[in-house]
Amino acid sequence: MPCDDDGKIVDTVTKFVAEKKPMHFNFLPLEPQLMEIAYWTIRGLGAPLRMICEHVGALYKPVLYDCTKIDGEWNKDVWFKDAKPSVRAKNKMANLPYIVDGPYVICQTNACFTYLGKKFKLYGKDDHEMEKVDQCLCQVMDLRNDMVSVFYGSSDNFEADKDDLIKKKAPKHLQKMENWLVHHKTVYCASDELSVVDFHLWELLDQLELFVKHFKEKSLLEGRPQLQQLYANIKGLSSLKNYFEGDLYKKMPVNQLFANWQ
Ligand SMILES: N[C@@H](CCC(=O)N[C@@H](CS)C(=O)NCC(=O)O)C(=O)O
Repeated sequence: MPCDDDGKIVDTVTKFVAEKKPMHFNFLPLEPQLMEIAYWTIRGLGAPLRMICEHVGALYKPVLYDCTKIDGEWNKDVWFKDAKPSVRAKNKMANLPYIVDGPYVICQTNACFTYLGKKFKLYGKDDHEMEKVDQCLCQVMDLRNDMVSVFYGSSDNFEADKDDLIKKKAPKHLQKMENWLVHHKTVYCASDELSVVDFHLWELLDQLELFVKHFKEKSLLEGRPQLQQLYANIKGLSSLKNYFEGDLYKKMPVNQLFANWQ
């Protein structure tokens, strides 16, 4: 057991809970430095990571890999051939998105959210809230996976898959999130304060809003007042005004140009 200077046993966990201090790790760089948030030149999984950096005013650079059409074929060499080997030299799990922060290279989207959450204190204020962030990150990723399987799925089945997403799959996920917010009586996923998962949830809500509008279906926020509130609050954040008015949001497609819907 850890002891203090007088040899008295210190229960660090209880102390943390009593003081309601988040257990942020100490390995993060102390000096502000330029972080890289890397992804394809689309919103996809990159957008919510960029939004978090914009929200906290982080010193960061969006690194964007362009998938281009060469001789009628979609070409991803700019990542797979030119850049991935050097990222893999630093992290064997090299993938998109990734974050570079000084000596650290972090891959896997949820790990990237966790990293930014801990770094910028957007990861709940105690263990209980952190568990809520973790659960919601996984639940939101489930929704995302159902969405991309339609966006990038077989174009032959798109009509049926699209209807299934709008009428069944997305409402099921969204209702879970609505029920979660009602049950916990919180504005956001972990509390009445923002945490990293709210940005991912917002991005998917926004993508779904655009998707249903495109196909002249009704908003999936209808009848879900908690989600409506969360969506409106984040859209109205003054910290994100420049982001919403800038190219990262306005010009960037949600999906790759070869997807069933961009
Ligand atoms: N489980 C991974 C999946 C990452 C993934 O599938 N990335 C796609 C874009 S959404 C990609 O193109 N990765 C590039 C690669 O495989 O190197 C995560 O959550 O980050």
